[in-house]
Amino acid sequence: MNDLLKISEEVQDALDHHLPIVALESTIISHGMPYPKNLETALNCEKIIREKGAVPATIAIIKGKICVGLNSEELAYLAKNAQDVVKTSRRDIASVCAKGLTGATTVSSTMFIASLAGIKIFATGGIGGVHRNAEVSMDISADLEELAQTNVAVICAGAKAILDLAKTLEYLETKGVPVIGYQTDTLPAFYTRTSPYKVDYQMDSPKEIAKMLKIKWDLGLNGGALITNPIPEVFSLDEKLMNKAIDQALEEAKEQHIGGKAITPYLLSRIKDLTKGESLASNIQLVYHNCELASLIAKAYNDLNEI
Ligand code: PSU
Ligand code: MN
Repeated sequence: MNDLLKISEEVQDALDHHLPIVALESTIISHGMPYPKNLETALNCEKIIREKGAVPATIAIIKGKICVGLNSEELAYLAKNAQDVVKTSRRDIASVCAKGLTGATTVSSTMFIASLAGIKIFATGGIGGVHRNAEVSMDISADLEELAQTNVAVICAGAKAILDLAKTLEYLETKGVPVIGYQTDTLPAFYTRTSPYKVDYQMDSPKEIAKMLKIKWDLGLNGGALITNPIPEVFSLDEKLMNKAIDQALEEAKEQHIGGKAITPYLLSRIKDLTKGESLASNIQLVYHNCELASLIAKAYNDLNEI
């Protein structure tokens, strides 16, 4: 195991000294955003987390090694060479390692690896979920099963309307995953602050969220939690405009028979083009916002465990 898992010096030091740590995924870098904005975003996420008093741990598989904490060359490689980087969810981890490949981790594999390293808090943009038309395609993201079993809290801006939000919430309920709204009682839908759906509980402080997480895991209620953080008002996008872009992207994906693991990256990229880049700018800002909240939760969670 030791020669498979490579923890950076900074992250190892944080683990040794019980400092707050925030995990970050890398699929968002390689397959979620275009270069060079992806690299800029990845570096800024780490900067924001440090400014908020936590330690960032970006996760990826580099040449077959599971890396927790990346250096700037590794981040740049992931950002520039998407075509050579495998989108790695839970099922891909062992094969990518065995073949010595480089893989960008999704929410599912990032959660798994964070947990392996002893990290409990993870910030990202949006999670995968139950796709629209899943009753026919059976396309349900591995992110949901990971949330069902791995003890990591995922701070996100809700799920995108490319998914079936109602079915995604039902799935999370079945699997016993708490869905918390940070200072809201409504499920945010990524680009917009609201959706027609309610979260299970509204929580208004990082401390309250940390307390819930500690109680959950102390009780042995295994699995993750979804902490949804609405995009800041100034960066939120018009719902009608977004839905139009999403519907068109879905239609095009269908015409081109795009499916499997390629569908989410395809939709993200088409939506960006159809909104002339506006969705990308919002996407970046909501990720920063989630990094801030995740840092505060990581600190509050640490404080509880120091007592
Ligand atoms: N949603 C986004 N941006 C992303 C992803 C989802 O708004 O970058 C990525 C995440 O890494 C997520 C993955 O875990 O896509 C889900 O892919 P799939 O739908 O194939 O499970
Ligand atoms: Mn899928």
